[in-house]
Amino acid sequence: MVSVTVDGQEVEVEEGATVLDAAEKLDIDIPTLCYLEDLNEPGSCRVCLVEIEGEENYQPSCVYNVTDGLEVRTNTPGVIEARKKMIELLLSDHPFDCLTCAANQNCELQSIAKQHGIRDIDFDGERNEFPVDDLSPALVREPSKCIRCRRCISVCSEIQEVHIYDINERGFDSVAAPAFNESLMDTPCITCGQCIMVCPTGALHGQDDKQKVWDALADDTKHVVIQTAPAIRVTIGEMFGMEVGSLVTGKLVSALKRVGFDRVFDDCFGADVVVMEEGRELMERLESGKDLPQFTSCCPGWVKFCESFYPSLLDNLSSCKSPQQVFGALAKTYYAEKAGIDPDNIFSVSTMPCVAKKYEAQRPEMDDSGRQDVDAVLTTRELGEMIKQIGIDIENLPEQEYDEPMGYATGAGVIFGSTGGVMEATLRTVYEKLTGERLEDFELQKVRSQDFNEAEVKLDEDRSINVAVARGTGNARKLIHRVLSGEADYDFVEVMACPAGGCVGGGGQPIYSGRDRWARMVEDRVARADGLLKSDGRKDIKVAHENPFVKELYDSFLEKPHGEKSQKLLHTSYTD
Ligand code: HC1
Ligand code: SF4
Repeated sequence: MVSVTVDGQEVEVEEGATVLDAAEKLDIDIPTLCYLEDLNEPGSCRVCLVEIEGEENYQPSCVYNVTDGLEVRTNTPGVIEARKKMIELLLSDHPFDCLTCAANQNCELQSIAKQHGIRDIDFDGERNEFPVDDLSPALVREPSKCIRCRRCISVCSEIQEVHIYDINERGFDSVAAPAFNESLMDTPCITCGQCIMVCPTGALHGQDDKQKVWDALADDTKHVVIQTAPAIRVTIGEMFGMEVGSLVTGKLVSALKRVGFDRVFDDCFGADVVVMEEGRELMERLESGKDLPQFTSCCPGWVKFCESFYPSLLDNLSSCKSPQQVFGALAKTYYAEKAGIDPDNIFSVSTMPCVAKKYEAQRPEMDDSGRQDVDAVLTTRELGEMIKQIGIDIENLPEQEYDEPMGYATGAGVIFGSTGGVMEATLRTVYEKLTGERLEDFELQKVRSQDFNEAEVKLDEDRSINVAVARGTGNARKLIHRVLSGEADYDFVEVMACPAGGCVGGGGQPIYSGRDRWARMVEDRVARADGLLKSDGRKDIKVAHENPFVKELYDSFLEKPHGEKSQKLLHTSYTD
């Protein structure tokens, strides 16, 4: 331990700690901008300057390591003026469109400028103007708003191991961007949106589909249906100041009815159907021994990752579409027929915790109903904004039930929304089909709590199913290398692209602000996943094959899982 004095107060900190750590221990708040706890290598913005006894220049506290006896001052007039100048320099090369910016009121540059009372900027020089890249159906890049904090580089390279960004050019022209400033569309970006979650400004944000949905709602010729992803029910409350992980299913349904949707359905019904299809596929593969392990395919970020980096595994991906797309194809066929509505007049919306779902809905093969199966995808953020726009506070609404016939889901469908859930939901059905007994006490909790984990499910004396789960594509790489090297021999593998617990930590979720935002998101996955487990616990039926509405779907329309009709409507193939 070493002893340091900050603003006259002495504190003991570990050797190797920074001045920022020492100040934090004393509850002295030094403002930071580029630094993100547990994620990036800071030191680029130099907003956290402090005065160090014996040093000629002010030093960035986030990278200055303490030594015994060090004396630091964080709040002298000189230090405060120096910080203001650093902020002014950043502002002098920043577009002033705050009122219409996607990050308005949730921008760390805006907040820090306000905190420092900046009204005028002394530097009136050249300003970089980079073109906006909005070609991706999921993400928008506005490089002129980049402050070169490197957070997107860290999350994309070190956590996701996709390596899309680096700092291009030098000095004044430098910017975090794909190589050769290509559009994200021309890179292997998997559209996971994790870079959006850490960007301190509006330089990275999701595509905005709210107006498309408002237009459909205003069109009397359209019958507008919405499906809600599992994770939305445990995160939309956060947009209204509710506690993290609050389960608000009934209030969410109420809010959507007030927004004006003609039918409010549950994507978890689609997840139950996926269990039937993907479970049947798994049983067929276990029987034939071909194309094992079977990998889940409901996460479009993971599918894109597999297509781009591991094309040799494409036959191992389940051919079943995701719950979003299964639901979309059924809404414009099964539901249209049952309700007597021309499918061309159905406008199908989904609300997802994810931006990759926007990309998935627009994949050209997602049109097996004869037209685009899902017309618009709203993230949790966009949905929260729409609800607020009509002056509703979700917390004060009464609870309402989903509509029939695609609104009832079992506990299996609900747990899809957090890591290990797709695996557990599928195994609940597969185990029962193969043994005639209920899968009790399947301990996937440990799988949920770790980055990547494995388990053995014993069917009887001679048979077992070896499973593994990974969250985040960086962890998926490690798992895949074990499979490809022959080190591991799995039958069934779940991958979710988002590292903070799968969909509950998706790139479309509410965005926090501040240097603990990444750490908070990782931590909050537990409360969000607990909300889904609570919902599972409240369900009378916990296995997909006992969902009466799913049974009715097969009896009256699809005939059988993985049969001819479901193969045409609900399955797909992948491209490298
Ligand atoms: Fe997901 Fe899924 S669980 S992918 O995480 O399989 O986004 O919530 O909707 O489609 O059901 C997301 C969540 C979601 C699909 C389901
Ligand atoms: Fe990287 Fe994901 Fe951002 Fe694409 S969306 S650039 S893969 S972090």
